[in-house]
Order: sequence, then structure tokens, then C-alpha cells
Amino acid sequence: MPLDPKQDCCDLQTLNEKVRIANIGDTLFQFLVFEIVEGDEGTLDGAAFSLMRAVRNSLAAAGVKGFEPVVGFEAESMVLSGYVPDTYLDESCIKTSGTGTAVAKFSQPSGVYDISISYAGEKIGEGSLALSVGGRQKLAWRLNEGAACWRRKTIPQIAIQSGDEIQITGVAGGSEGARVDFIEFIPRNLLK
Ligand SMILES: [Ca+2]
Repeated sequence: MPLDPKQDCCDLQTLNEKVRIANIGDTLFQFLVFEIVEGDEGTLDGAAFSLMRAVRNSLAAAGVKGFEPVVGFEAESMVLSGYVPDTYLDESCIKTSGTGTAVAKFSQPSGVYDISISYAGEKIGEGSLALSVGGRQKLAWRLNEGAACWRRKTIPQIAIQSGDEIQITGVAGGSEGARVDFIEFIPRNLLK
């Protein structure tokens, strides 16, 4: 499929244009686009990310083979401290103006998961984000994308115990709010 994730997927309008050219169902095409860029650190408009989750959940609910429902937390549904609910690029999310934490308890089966965090890149300012599992930091990164866009950061192969605390820590940088939309858990090797 002739698609450049950087050029074509940074905003929904561009993506929709591609959909029209391809002349196939909008949601299906966008779902495919999402799947293509997911392995990388994809960039999509926030609304597209929500849509993809909805499409995937619907396909799974309909019993379509190969589609599992999305497992994860909406950031705005986590226990927030220093973070407040916000909307950015059409997506319900959280933002901080200083340092914020978002915490939730992992209630899925113990096992190995890829953890994928949808967070916002912004044009101005440079904040940072960190993720910890069961009190141990797994990754910290700076938000230096230089473009207003939702992005995904995937941390592969993380062992998580059922009951572990999942915590996002965000530090604002200038006007940038270290915004987070969703944390997804992709099962890789469930412990029996
Ligand atoms: Ca969200």
C-alpha cells in the first residue's frame, strides 16, 4: 500500500484523502494503516486512534478471527495526581502543568506484554514521560517531536504480574503538558 506514515498519517484529513483515493471503507482502511504503523512508533491523529480501538473491539466482539479486543487503560480513567483531564487533537486525554502521575492496577493475567503508550507530541516545549510497572521504571523519554501529533511509544516484552501498579509520570516542559491518551497491553507470552 503506497503510504508514508510520516507524510500521510500525521493528521486525519490527509489520511481521509488517502482513503478516498483507495476507494475502500474508511474504518477498514484506517485500521490497516494503523496496523502498518503500529510496529513502528506511529503517528496518527487522536480521533483515528480512538476509532482504531473501537473498530478492533467491534471486530473482536463480532467474533472475527485474528482480532482481540484492546486491553488497556484510558489515561483519563486512571487515578490522577497532578494530571487533569483534557482534550487534545480530538482525543480525551490527561495533561499536567508541572509533574503528574496516573496510576492503575493491572488486572489482566500475569505474563509478558508489549506496552504501548499513546502520547502527544507538541510543537513547542519539551516535557518528558516515564512508565513504571510494579514500582520499577521501564522507560523514560523526552517529548521532542516538534510536531502536534499523537504518537505511540511501544516498550516490548515487559513481565507484568496481575495486581502490579502501572504508573505514568509526566513532566511538563514549557507549554507542553506531557499528554497521554491510552496505555495498551499486547499479550506476548502469557504465563500458565
Ligand atoms: Ca483517552
